[in-house]
Amino acid sequence: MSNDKVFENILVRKDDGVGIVQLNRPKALNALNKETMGEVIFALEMFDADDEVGCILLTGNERAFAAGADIKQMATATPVDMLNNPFIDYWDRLRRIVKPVVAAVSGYALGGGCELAMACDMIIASETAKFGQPEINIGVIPGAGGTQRMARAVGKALAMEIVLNGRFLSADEALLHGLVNRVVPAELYLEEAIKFAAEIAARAPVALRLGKEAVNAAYETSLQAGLALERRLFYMLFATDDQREGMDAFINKRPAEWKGQ
Ligand code: DAK
Repeated sequence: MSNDKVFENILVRKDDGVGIVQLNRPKALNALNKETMGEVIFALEMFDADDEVGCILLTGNERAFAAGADIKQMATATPVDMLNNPFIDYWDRLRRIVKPVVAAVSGYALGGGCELAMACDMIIASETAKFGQPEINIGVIPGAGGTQRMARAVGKALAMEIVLNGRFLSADEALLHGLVNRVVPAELYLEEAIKFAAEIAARAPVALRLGKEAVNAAYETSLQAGLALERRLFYMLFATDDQREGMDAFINKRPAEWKGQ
């Protein structure tokens, strides 16, 4: 996959082992039209395959992470248009990214924007962040996981209010209800999120990948099946050089040097 691709709706860069994907349609509050989503997925997959990247960060700008799918592009769609739209495939591919993905959210994360943040593994929120699923105001409901992920994150009662009455959650409410990992000062949100992602990026790559797989399985399986999966993944790590390295480094009181092998 080429790293020379020219993007029109996003900016990409690497910093300290973190692959950064920044939505860049500020005039439309980063509304996710299909071109933008296509570029986001391309960039995520590009960083997923890049050995220099240990963790991926997805962000927007100060005013908006993303204000949703592009309503202007969706307004006249038929069900068949929606079915044939590559947009759906993009959301499925997002779930197949194996490296940890952190969302850094400032301002609006609404509709598809909130769903995009929730599809990431962790969320760092600026004090200004506002999370919501206001699709009810335009006569529809969330279509990219909002009803499911919001209910799992904040519980049924609040999820119902968010989906049925378009209620927004402030950053502090999102923290209180477990939707985000931490709330940071507005002027530092990106810096703090990069620091957070860089710490993760510096960890043993195969263990990161399997740890993400195991936690995600908690949402898909019974406890018994999840515990069995966890045990198999745990055993598998004893076939890696990084397990030997990590334990030897601990015993010899030196920093570990991960190989991702
Ligand atoms: N789409 C298109 N343009 C948008 C937009 C959006 N979602 N949100 C904002 N914009 C545009 C506005 O039209 C305006 O453009 P101009 O009029 O200047 O050309 C510009 O961004 C600035 O917005 P405002 O003038 O409205 O700014 P305000 O500060 O007054 O208001 C706001 C900010 C965020 C409260 C407001 O813009 C707003 O309510 N936006 C819409 C939020 C919304 O309803 N979002 C949900 C959309 S539905 C699926 C995948 C995804 C989805 C569904 C299915 N599948 C895979 C099946 C997702 C659906 C959705 O997200």
